[in-house]
Amino acid sequence: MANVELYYFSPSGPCRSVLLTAKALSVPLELKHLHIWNKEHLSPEFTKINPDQTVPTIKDGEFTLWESRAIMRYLVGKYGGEDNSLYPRDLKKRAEVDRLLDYDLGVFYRTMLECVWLPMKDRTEPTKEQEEKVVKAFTRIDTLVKDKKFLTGNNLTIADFAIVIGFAAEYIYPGDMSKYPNAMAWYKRIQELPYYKEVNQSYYDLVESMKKRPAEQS
Ligand SMILES: N[C@@H](CCC(=O)N[C@@H](CS)C(=O)NCC(=O)O)C(=O)O
Repeated sequence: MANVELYYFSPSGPCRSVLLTAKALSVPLELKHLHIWNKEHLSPEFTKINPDQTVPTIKDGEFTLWESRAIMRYLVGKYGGEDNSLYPRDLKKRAEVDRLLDYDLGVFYRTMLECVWLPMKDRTEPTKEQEEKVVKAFTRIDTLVKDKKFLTGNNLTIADFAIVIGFAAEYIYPGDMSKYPNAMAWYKRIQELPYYKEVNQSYYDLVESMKKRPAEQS
């Protein structure tokens, strides 16, 4: 099997959800790191591959794909065998995974990005409205995993891989995460996956370095 090329930026959330999926499926990757802060994704070479100039992007032979959730679905479909519980064939089970992927794209990831990550990065206080959005999003996850191991049931799916990336904003969130015990237990379960740390370390390292930066660099 030829390696799938993955253009990525290691701390990027969407890139890490694709990496988690590839690891879970043991898909061999040829990693092509693009430092987006140095604008490497704006090069003419990469723009030819992905005119939207975003990572993650994969090349599987002649086939090119971007948008992390589409990539995750594709990798399971192509490399996951007949019926892989990461993205089940059963119409209703699959619809639940799709619903959560859509919720993540439209609401959850955006909430964590805009209401937790950006205030930390810009060293601004989140507004009351932003704070309410975060509480609502964490509460949503807490309710979802109340009686289950993972977001849609007892099997891990790509919805867990997408949502855990935004959930990792808890690392910088100044609020009280003990209010979400079910969600924290779910998060711990995913962190215990043998490949979680390797894939996500760059994010935690980035956060640590941002916390230490002098005020004028914010
Ligand atoms: N919805 C896209 C988002 C991709 C995205 O915006 N990636 C960021 C890195 S986290 C990026 O490439 N930013 C570069 C830019 O927008 O210029 C996905 O899930 O793949």
